[in-house]
Amino acid sequence: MGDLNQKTVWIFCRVIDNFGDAGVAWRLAKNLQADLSCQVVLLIDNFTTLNRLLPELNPQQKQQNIQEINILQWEDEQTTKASLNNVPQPNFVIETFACELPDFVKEIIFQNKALWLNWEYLTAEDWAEEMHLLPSLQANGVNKYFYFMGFSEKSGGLLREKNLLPKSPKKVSGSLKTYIFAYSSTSWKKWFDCLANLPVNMHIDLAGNQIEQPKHINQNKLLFQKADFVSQNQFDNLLLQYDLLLVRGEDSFVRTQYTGKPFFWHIYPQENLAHIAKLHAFWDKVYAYFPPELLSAHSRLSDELNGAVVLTDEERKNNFMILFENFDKWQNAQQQWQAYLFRQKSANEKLIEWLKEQGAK
Ligand code: TRH
Repeated sequence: MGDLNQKTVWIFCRVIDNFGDAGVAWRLAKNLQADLSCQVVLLIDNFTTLNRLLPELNPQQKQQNIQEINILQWEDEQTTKASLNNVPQPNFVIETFACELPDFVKEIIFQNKALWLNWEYLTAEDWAEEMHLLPSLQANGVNKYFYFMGFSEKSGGLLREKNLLPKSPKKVSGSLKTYIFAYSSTSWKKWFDCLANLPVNMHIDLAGNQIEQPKHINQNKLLFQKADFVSQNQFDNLLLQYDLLLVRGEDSFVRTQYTGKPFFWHIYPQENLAHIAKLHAFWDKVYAYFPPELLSAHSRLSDELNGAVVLTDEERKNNFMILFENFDKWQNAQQQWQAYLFRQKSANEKLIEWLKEQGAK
């Protein structure tokens, strides 16, 4: 396969909703470019969403080079074909989240004998480890491989920049600085009412537009503010300013784990509570580092936030009190998890190793 830095990767992304599709595709593009110094071409159908994460992007211009990545608007077949004529042919093609490639791209893959990967949603479930990098023969006669990121050695790992280093959280002083970037849910009102009645002062910054700032709460106890949306490059530093993080989705959830801070995960909700198995598979891994009393308090609240149970007011209050009274231990557990993640190879490293192996075959 020759030098990987002479190669070209095409990454395709369709934005379904929110920021996660664009967020993961952009982070993947940046990491491959940084680690391989190869040509990365990102085709994305929604420049407005990518622009929120990447303010340098001009939403009106259909083709531009930013941070050494060639970004193209993925449009109708004819326009996309024309813009792809201006970039080198691919050695690797990554379709993110089964975004289904146009037939002419499949033909290009076939002609170029390009390696073809589907980049899957992140899950800690065992089946994903089993499926990681399995091939599936497609109608164009080419194998498509399924890349499953994950949290164990056996999985595809997590995207992580080479220069990212683990930081230790500071001891909390004064109000508990809390960041919430989550989905709308009936739990929030109950949680804010509960927190307002605990002997803990909180300064809560609300990001995104899905959670209303409660009007009825005593602002001396819980001080609410809107958090500005920052670029993806600044997002890690933003998270580091807080003591407690309540985050959603996929990429924000991973970045939160790198901070080593106490957190809750508001998982992307699916029909028939299908997300609960995914939620539990993740926390089962992290709870290995939690002392038993914290484990039980955290898991009850996490289940309530994600719609698996409804707690009584008393139970909710008691569980929060256990977490707050043992905040150092909670921090410590998350730091151990952070260290575990940093000991592993990143998804970008693992992907590059695999690409090299494929070349050797
Ligand atoms: O926005 P999300 O909820 O996105 C997704 C999508 O809904 C997707 O369809 C779903 O499958 C997935 O969740 C699980 O959450 P996520 O994945 O965390 O993406 C948010 C991105 O926005 C992430 O890259 C971080 C970035 N971000 C910033 O750069 N600055 C900010 O200020 C904020 C709040 C987020």
